[in-house]
Amino acid sequence: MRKKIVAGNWKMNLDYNEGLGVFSEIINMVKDEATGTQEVVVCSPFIHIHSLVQLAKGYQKVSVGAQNAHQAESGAYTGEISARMIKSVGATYVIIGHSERRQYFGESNELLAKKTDTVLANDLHPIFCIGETLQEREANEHFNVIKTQLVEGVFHLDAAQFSKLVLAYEPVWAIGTGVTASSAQAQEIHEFIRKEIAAKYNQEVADNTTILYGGSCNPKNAAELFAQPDIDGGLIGGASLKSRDFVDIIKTFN
Ligand code: 3PY
Repeated sequence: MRKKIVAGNWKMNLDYNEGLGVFSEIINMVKDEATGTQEVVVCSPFIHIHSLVQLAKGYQKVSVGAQNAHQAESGAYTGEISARMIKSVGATYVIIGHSERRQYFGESNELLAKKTDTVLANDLHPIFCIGETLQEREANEHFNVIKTQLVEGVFHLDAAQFSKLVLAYEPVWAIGTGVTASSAQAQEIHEFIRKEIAAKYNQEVADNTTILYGGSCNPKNAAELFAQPDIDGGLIGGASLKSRDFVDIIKTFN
């Protein structure tokens, strides 16, 4: 059956020493505890990844990820980081298509499809983000938007490649706003996503796909969100910067 994952997205926060400190605290708090979360992932800035991977050695449950990767394998792209580089320092996940990348860096579904291919070709797991804006929800376009993001972003993959992917539903109106989708709103979309996966591939692939909820998820609302049948964990922004809050979310699966 599908994996339950709690993943932190640190975004552009925490300098190197702060990051190592928060990560060490997280490891110390989760290492000896049997929680229902099968995998804890921290997606840090690139600078931190190598050291976090070293700290995580020996803790099977804890993995490290990046927040972006370039679509090309290598080349003259000043300032960019490739999937191969990310792989070479021991990360296992890469967030692709976070709404902040779509919004501030103009990343289209077409570009994100290429990034997904490159990440998979380097034996990394994409955490592929989808979600509608407030205007799209108010115009009752949210199901269409989500479907288009799936079709154009990841449905070109064959079933074997698709099974390496984690999806994250992040309504844009709930990101960094303190507003969370209600558990019913989130479940409705997660169920829709799973049905679309079943229609494209088959029921087994759909049942095995981990779909995370993201968007102002915190220790207070995580339990209700994670109790929904199609929500398999969270992609956590602000609350992942504080080890206590992040671990409280991880323990929600108990
Ligand atoms: C948030 O919780 O705000 C996020 O963007 C998580 O990725």
